[in-house]
Amino acid sequence: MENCLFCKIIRGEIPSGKVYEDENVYAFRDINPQAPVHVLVVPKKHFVSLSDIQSASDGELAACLRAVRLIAEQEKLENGYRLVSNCGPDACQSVPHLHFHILGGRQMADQMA
Ligand code: DGP
Repeated sequence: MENCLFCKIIRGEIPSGKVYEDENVYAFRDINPQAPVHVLVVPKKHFVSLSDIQSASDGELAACLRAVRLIAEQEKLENGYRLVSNCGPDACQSVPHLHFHILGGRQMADQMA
C-alpha cells in the first residue's frame, strides 16, 4: 500500500525503532509509548484490521502471535504484558494497518477500557 504509514515503516521509508523482523512480521517501538515497553507488531502484508483478514493465511496470522511471544521474551516481560489490537472507530484505531500493541513493564490497570 503506497501511502500506508506502517507499510512505509516496513519498507524503511520512515525510520523506526525496530525490535524484531522476520519474513512475515515487522515490530517496532510505538512513537507515543503508553508503558515502559510499548511495541507494535505488524504483518508485512497490508490488512486494515482484524476485520480484514479473510485473505490472510493461517501462517501469516500465527507469525504475528509467535513474534509477540519472542518479543516478550526479548523485552524481559516475564511478569506479564497486555496485547491489544484496536479494530475500527469504536476502538479508536488510528492507523489502518493491522497491528498488535504489546504493553508491559508496569502493572496494567485492572479495567481494560
Ligand atoms: P492505534 O491507535 O491502535 O491505531 O495505534 C497506532 C499507534 O501507532 C499509536 O499508538 C501511535 C503509533 N504511531 C503512529 N505513527 C507512528 C510512527 O510514525 N512511528 C511509530 N513508531 N509509531 C507510530
